[in-house]
Amino acid sequence: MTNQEFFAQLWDDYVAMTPQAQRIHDAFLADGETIINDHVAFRTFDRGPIRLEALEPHLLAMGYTRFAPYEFAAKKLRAFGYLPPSDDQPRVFLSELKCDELSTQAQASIDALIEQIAPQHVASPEVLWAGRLWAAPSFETYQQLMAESEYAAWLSIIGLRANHFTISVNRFTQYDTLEKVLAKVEDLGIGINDAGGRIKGSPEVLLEQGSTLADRQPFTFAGGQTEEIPTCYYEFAKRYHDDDGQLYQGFVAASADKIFESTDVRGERSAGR
Ligand code: OOG
Ligand code: NI
Repeated sequence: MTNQEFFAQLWDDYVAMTPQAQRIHDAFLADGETIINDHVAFRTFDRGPIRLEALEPHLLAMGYTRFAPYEFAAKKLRAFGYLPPSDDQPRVFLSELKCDELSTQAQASIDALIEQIAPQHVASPEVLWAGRLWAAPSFETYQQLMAESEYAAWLSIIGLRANHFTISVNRFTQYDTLEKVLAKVEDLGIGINDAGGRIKGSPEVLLEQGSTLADRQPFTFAGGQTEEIPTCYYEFAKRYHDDDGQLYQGFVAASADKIFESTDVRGERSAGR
């Protein structure tokens, strides 16, 4: 599988979960813009065959290199940024939940999911859009995880797939600022994550970012209860050059901390939807 095929399949899985992304993508294309991905992001548990260290070899085999580590103490997450083998390919942001920092009850719930993973499912890069590698948890388990970690609850029902794609605003001509991009997205009737402000970061930190509020889909929990849950979101990023004229390649932890909240059900409420 070429990297191009990898990202094409990752995109197909993502838009099936996130129809808003296809709409946004098509709307910018219709306005004559070229869409290049700044980065894609994945979430995982730091347990068993899907921990970051076990997934990373798939990225390295595609020619990606580890760039910088990030820590999110309050959210109990760690992450790495990865650089692509060529600059027409997206960077990758891969985070994992530090399960040891959750209650023993939550850890037991997560381990019960991890135990169901068949090792052959993690051997190929397709694992990165395999979705849930375990049976649907109960709504009670989901809520129990939600009380401790929105990330854990999300991951327990969504599984492994692109959590978001990110449009490179640098490649846009007409919509050349984050504000213009976000206004266009809102014109399509799609909500913006305003945790930490609509635009996170600044030219001073060499990265500006904004994102939608995650799409929603009905999900059937174990036992048959169906609830509407947040799926995945779309992000927009504009990078700046440093004093040496180099385009910034990293992420910004303070901004990322708020971008994570794009899948937060509470975010939906504060945005008045
Ligand atoms: C990742 C959030 C961080 C960024 O660009 O800073 C991020 C996530 O929601 O899993 O994507
Ligand atoms: Ni991102």
